[in-house]
Amino acid sequence: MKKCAVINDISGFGKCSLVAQLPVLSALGTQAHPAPTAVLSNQTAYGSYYSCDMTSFLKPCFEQWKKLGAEFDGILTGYFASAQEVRTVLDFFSDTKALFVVDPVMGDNGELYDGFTGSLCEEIKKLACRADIITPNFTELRCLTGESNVNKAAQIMLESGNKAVVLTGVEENGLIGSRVFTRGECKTFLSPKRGGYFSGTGDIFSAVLTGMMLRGESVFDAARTAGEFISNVISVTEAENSQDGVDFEKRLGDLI
Ligand code: PXL
Repeated sequence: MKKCAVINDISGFGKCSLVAQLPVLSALGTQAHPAPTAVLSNQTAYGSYYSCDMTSFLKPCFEQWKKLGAEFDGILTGYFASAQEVRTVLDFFSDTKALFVVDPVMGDNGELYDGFTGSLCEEIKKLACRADIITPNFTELRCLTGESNVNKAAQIMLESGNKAVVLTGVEENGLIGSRVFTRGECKTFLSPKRGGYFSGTGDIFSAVLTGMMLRGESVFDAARTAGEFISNVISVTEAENSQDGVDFEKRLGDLI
């Protein structure tokens, strides 16, 4: 089986990050190996939360993985609690041949999240340049490149070394999805938009994309499947509050 290191936070409520990504990767037939960057009582959109930063855990965890001789086919990163955590990932995976997928979690809707300034953003930029595939939203792509024109911004990232830039949150004519830029091609995949913000959809998207690519699918087919999966899980979600996340559990069978 393919092995994927999954580096992200774990939140008790809000069905996001590792809570959503591990079952998705398992359903896709990938062995998922989590390293939590933070442990939270619940995701931050609830307004109040208790969070434990895992910066001091990450390096010894990776050193222990090294002792075990762990090797990965894929690496998927998401939320980071500190610049040091990002540096630890860059160091540990400096010469990996694994498929490296980075969701450069920094902000949304034109604003950076609290605490995403200075060295943390700088390190995330370095990590994003090291990735094979990145899955930014518009806000994050602009922060990574300083460029507001998405075509130019995607080209900057491709020239920095990305094999594909998968821009998320692309909306056209009541449809929503992603636009995949590679050096030779650009394709857009849209599905019906069902409601607004739901916790964890970005994390589920990056996990489906990574799992599909580890199965040997192209980044285009993987992005199409990830978008359709998100649209389908939103359509069966009963949650009254969008911060509770989506009922992805009901559709995991679609990925098997
Ligand atoms: O991707 C959603 C998410 C994940 N992790 C944490 C969050 C959120 C959304 O707000 O706060 C900690």
